[in-house]
Amino acid sequence: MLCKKIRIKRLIIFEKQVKIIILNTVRLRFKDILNGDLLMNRYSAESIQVLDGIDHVRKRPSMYIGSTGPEGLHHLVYEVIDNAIDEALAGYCNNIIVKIYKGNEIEVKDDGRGIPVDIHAGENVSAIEVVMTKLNAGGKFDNKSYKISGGLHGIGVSVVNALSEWLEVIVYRNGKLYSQRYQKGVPESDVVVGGKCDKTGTKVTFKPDKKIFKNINFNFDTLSKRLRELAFLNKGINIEITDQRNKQDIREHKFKFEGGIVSFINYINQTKTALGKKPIYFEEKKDEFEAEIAIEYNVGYTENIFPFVNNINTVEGGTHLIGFKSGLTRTINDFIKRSNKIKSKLSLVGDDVREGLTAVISVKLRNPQFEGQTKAKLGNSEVKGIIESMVYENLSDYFDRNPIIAKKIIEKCVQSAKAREAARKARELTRRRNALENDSLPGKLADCSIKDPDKCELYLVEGDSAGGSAKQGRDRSFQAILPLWGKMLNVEKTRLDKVLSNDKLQPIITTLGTGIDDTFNLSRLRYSKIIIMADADVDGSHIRTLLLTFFFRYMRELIEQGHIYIACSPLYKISKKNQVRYSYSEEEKNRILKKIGGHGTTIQRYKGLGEMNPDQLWETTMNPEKRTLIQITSEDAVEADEIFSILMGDSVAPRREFIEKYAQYVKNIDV
Ligand code: 28G
Repeated sequence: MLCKKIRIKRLIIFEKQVKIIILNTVRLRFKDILNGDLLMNRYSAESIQVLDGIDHVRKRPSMYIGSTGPEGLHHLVYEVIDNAIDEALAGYCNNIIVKIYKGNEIEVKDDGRGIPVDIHAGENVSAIEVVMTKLNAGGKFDNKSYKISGGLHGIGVSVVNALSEWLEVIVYRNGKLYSQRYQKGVPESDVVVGGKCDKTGTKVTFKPDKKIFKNINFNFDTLSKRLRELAFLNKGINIEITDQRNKQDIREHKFKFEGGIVSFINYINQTKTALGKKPIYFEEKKDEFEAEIAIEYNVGYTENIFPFVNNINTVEGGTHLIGFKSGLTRTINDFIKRSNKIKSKLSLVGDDVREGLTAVISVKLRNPQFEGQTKAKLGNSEVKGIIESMVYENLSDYFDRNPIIAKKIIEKCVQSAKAREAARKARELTRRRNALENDSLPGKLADCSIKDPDKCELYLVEGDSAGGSAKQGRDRSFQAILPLWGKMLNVEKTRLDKVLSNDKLQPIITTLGTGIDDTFNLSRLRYSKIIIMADADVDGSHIRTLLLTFFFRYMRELIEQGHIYIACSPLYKISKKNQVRYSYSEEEKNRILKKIGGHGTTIQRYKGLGEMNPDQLWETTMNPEKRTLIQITSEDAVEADEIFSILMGDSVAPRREFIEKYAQYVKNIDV
């Protein structure tokens, strides 16, 4: 009787297994079945679900980790670390140590309680195996429900396991050591109980599967940056990362911030001149909900708000951000009304109270609803009101207790309202002027004949003679030239009204056609490539940086959508007999000389674009078939802002430091 029953079960399982074997996922299990492991009831309905799950993860990895490119690859590490962070948030773990080994094997170790090892009721396997193999989606052993850290994909470590060539977990618990190894997510055996130990914790080591990822090379800086962010967002946790792949060049970073997001603000604002002595901070904890806010105003004009939910940077904003913004506006307008010292006829709007504001908002809640295009927007409606009143109460209280700094902040906000009024008038003036002239495009623009933006390019050329050569050398059907003249403005130190009336920037704004700042509209862009062409020297570099800063601050979408490019012009012309070659770097020059020999060769060094005749400029820098363009992108707002602030901001020391540190890199960009 018993035998018969099992046979039927086996048949069903056999089908499932065959399917998996065809996909080359689990050879091992097939053998196990033949070995009669089935009789020991290792394969319950649950474990078939597990295998089906793994199967699906490996077939459609992007559904779980977003992509199989570098982002998805690094996501594996974040997922494992998130579990350790959760253990820290539960109050049991202080240290998280990450190591990158040769072959891009990653080890993450924490000193928490260790994953429970007891046999999971109803599953007949150790809790370790459940955590490491069972998918999150639905079901009664929903690994997700206890998770705080993470969320964008919130996939769980079983997905990491399924996408790894192998993974090993070691748990230190009950004075013993428990371990289990997996191949492509499938256990090699049951949990093995090993020798004695006196600590507790969890260690996970894995190697991403080359069959899944195009490239399994981890970027130390990418990982380190995320770990630093996590250390800011979770105060007091010690997080370390070591890169041991190259024995000659072992890199190590350690992060621990007792100040949490206050330290984060200090870090972001390190190059800026703050209005107060230290950031304003407040927090609120209620049952399963926690919110922390840190803010600081600086003398600049840019708004920098970083909202996080469960340690995820919610770049699309959401209810926490909306609550913060309305709370801030209400607090400041209210304070002005209550105050008898500050008088303002203008009612302040949101933009006024956020000029020069740096803020970090970090909320942690149990059931975050992530919405939006990239699932990076908080949807939970209850959060808006909570944050709004939290800001109102705490900030009003802060202003009352710190009247001097309060006055400074409020005066800055009133000042910005006045500037907004001035900008509005300036814009009106521009609009009226444009309406009066038939041809509102700048006179110096040599436009192209094709009108389809997708096919058109705009060269922004510094220098009159280079501008002339570019106009003659171009393909006028699709290449437009705008020579730049006038004094360039450092937008990092100015407000919108000045930007709008600046004689160097204004022609650019009208030529592009998109409008600027809050009236920016990408669909009106007249050229799909905007190419900055300036000399390969210090002045050229300055112009490039100033233009990029301008685009970043006022037309950020252009950068985000990859419309901005830098043209690379050659440094040397190398001629021998009738042959002419161009080299774009010192290195290339040496290589060419080695190849063709130095005999009878003339080398001309270009000091600027102006030295090239139109044909040469076309040949080397503008001909789409031969030229090199550097596309400017900005993936990380914190980092991009940091770089622009350092390069353009108030403090000199960090700028020098940065340039020295990245001299190599900066040189490469400039060549
Ligand atoms: C080193 C790399 C990543 C982890 C723990 C600790 C516990 C745990 C992890 O429990 C199962 C499901 C919900 C409770 C919890 C230990 C409670 C008591 C834990 C990690 C059991 C998961 N003792 N540390 N999981 N929960 N570290 N580090 O993954 O009901 S995962």
